[in-house]
Amino acid sequence: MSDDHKEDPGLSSTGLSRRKFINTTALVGLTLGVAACDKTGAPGAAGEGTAAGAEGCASPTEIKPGELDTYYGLWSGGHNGDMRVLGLPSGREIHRIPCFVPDALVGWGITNESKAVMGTKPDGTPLYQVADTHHTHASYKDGNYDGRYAWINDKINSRIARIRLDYFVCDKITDLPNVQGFHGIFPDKADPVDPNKNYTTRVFCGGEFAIPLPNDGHDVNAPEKYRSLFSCVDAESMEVRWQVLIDGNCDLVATSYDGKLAATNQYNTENAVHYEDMMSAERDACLFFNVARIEQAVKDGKFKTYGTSSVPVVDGTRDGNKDPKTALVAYVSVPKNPHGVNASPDGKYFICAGKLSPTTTTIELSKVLDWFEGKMDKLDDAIVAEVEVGLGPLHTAFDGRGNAYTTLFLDSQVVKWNIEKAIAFHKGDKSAKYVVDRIDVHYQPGHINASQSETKAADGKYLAVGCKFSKDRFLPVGPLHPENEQLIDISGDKMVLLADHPVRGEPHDFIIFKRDIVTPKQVYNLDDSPIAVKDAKDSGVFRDGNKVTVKLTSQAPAFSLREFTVKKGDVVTLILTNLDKVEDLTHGFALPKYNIQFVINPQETKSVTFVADKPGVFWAYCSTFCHALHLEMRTRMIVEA
Ligand code: RUQ
Ligand code: CUA
Ligand code: CA
Repeated sequence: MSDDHKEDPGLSSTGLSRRKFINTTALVGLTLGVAACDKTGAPGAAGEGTAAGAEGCASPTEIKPGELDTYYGLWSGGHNGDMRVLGLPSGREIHRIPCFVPDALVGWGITNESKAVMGTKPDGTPLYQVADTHHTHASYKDGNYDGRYAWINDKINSRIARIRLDYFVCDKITDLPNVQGFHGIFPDKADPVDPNKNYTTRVFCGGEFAIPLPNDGHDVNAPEKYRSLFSCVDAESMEVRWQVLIDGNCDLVATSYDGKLAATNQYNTENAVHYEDMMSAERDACLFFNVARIEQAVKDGKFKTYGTSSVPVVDGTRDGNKDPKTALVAYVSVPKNPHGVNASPDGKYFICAGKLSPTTTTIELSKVLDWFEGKMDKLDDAIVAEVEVGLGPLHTAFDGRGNAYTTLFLDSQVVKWNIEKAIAFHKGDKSAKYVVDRIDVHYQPGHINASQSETKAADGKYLAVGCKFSKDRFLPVGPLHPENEQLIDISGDKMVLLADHPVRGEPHDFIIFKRDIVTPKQVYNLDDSPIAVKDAKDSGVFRDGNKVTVKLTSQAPAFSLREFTVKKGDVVTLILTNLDKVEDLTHGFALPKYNIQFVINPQETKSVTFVADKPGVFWAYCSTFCHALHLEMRTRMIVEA
C-alpha cells in the first residue's frame, strides 16, 4: 500500500484549511483516506482501510470500466414489487427481478410461465397490479449464504416470493392464509433437531395486522378478537407448514444460527387498532418461537385450522404458554414499540431497536433457551444490555468485530456501538464506553446492513444505509424525491461516508454478500422447459379446432417462421424458443396491438396465449438489439377475417 500522499505538502495544506470547516467525522475520514490511499483503487482495497476524499486517490466506489464489483447487493424494490440487484461498492443497479407485479422488459405478467408463478384472475390477467416489498433474505448453509435462493415479502397481499439465484428469476409465490400485512421474513439457518441439516429448510414470516380469523365478515367490529399469525413456509416446496397464533403483532423477524429459535419484535402488545393506543404500554415484546416444540405440537395434532385453510395453527398466546417447560413461545419484554430484531454474527445475541425508546435491547439466546428448559426463572433476565444509543433506533447491522451499527431515524445518524461494552455498562460498569462512533446520514435512516452482516462471515467492510428522505442530495425532479441509499466504509474505527445513491422508493431492506457466493448461469438449458421447440424444423402452426399452437424459434437475425396465419377468434398459444447459445444474445418478441412483449434469453423458452380478435397484418418484431440485422428480425402474423 502506498503512503506517498502523506508527504504531499499540497494535500496536507488543503486538508488543513478544510479542517476548520468540517466535523470530526469527516476529518478522520480524510485522514484515513490519505493514509490508506491505494493508487490502483482496486476493488477490495477498501478492506484495508481506504476511504474516499483524498486528492488523487480513487474512491473504492469508482469501479473502472472492465472491472467488476466485489459484492452483490439484493435490494427490495418496494412498490415496484421486484427485487433489485446492485453491484457494490459502486452501487450500480445491474438487474431488477420482477416478482409480484408485471414487468414490461421481460414480459413478467405477459408470458404464461410468469403468470403461472404470479397467479391469475379468471380472465387470465395477473392477480395483482400492486405490491409492497420490504425485506429480502437469502438461504444459508453453515452460517453463510449458499447462493441457492432469496426470498422477499409482499406486505399488501401477504405473499412470499422465492428467487432462484442461479438464473436470478422468481420461481414461486405463495399466499399466506389468514394473514394481513406480512412484514418480517427470515430463513432459518439450521434445523433445531437434525444436526445434518445445517442449511435453510424453512422461512419464517411475521403477520403485522391483526384480523378476525377467518377474515370472512364475522367479528369485524370486535377488535379484541382480531389476531396475528407467525408463519413457517417450507423453503423447497414453498408450502405453508404451520402458523402460530400470538397475542399482539409481529413486525421484523430474525433466526438463530443453531435453528432452535426464531423471533419477531412486537410493537402492538396492546392489541390496539388506533396508533395512540398502540403506544400506551411502556414495554412491548420480542417473541421467541421454539421451533422444535412447535413442530412437535403440530405432529401431536395440537392445532386448529381457520376458514378454508388447512394449515395447522398452534397456540402461542401468553395464556397458553405460561409453563416454560411446555411453552412454544416466550415473550421477552422490550421498551416501547420496538422495531427491528437482528442476530449478531457470533450467534449469541438478538438485538431489538427501541424506536420510541432511545435504547437497544440485547437479548442473550442461551438464556432464552435456559428459560425454555426451566433453568432460569425470570425470562427478562435474558436481557443482558439495554443502553441508550440515540433517538429513533430502528435497525442494526454488524461488522464481525463485536460492533453493532444502529440507525437513528430521528437523529439522522448511524451509531456504532460495542456489544460487550454495552453489556458491561448494563451490568454496572459505568466507565464502559460502548458508543464508539456516530455519523450523520441524509436523512432519516431506516434499514441498515453491512457486507455479510447477517452471516458468520460478517467482514466489516461496507455498510449501506437506507435513508427515507433525500431532500437536497440530488438534482430536484419535482415533488417526488428518490430515497437515498448511502454507502459507508466501516473498515476503520471511524465510519466514513463514501457515496449517495438515489433509488426509487421505497426499498426498505437489503443484503450484501461476496460475489463468489453465487454462480449465475449465462445460458438456459433447453430441457428447462417441457415445451421447448428444440429444432427450427419443428416450427409451424398446429390447429385443434379454434385452438392454435404456433411454434417458433429464434436465431439471430431471424425467427424460424417468416409469417404465420391464424383466423379471427382463434385462441393462439405461441411458443418461442431462443436457439442462440451465445452469452448475452437475448431476443425479444413484440406483437403490436396485442399487448404482448417479452424477452427470450439464450436457450430459453417462453409462451403466450391470446385471442386473435383483430384481423389484419401484425409485424411481430425482435425488441432486443441482437444483431446488425436486428431491425430486419421480424415475422408477420396474419389474422384472417
Ligand atoms: S421495516 S425501516 Cu418494513 Cu423493514 Cu424497518
Ligand atoms: Cu433478435 Cu433483435
Ligand atoms: Ca406498543
